[in-house]
Amino acid sequence: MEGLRAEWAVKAIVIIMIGSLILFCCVSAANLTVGGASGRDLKTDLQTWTSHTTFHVGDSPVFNYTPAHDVVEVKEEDYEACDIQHPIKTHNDGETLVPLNQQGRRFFVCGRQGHCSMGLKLEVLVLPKLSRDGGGGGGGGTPKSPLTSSSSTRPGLLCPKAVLGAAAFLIMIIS
Ligand SMILES: [Cu+2]
Repeated sequence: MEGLRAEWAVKAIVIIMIGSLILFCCVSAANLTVGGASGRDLKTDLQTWTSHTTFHVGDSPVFNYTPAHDVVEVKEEDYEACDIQHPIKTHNDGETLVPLNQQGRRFFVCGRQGHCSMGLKLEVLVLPKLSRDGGGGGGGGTPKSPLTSSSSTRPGLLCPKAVLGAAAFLIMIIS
């Protein structure tokens, strides 16, 4: 009897820990899927794609794309010209997470023939780090930039891998 109880206590603690981990993961940094839930495709969201997006240091835009596409980070002049002869970095794994570690502007295009000129290109403006300590405390703090709302955390896009892993782990320990 005692043993059974202890076992449940451990399970409860683990569940709480995982729960807070997921929560932390979701609010601490925004991993925003570029192009929205539909991902990145020529047929979908072309309009949203040809755009300028605002992020903050610590955010990580996620590019989801089919093998018909890739993601090439380029310099500004190459971005304007859709020139991928001098890539900074090329990604083609279908799900590319790009951590934004410093302020500034970064430029991404699709490297496949004609796609960039058709609009698969994205300029990312990286703003200073946001303090997302979203808890207790109460008011005050530094005033947030008016741009904040445009790229603030979106619960719908929370780190799917973490959630999936946690769910699998939960099932494992509960059963
Ligand atoms: Cu493409």
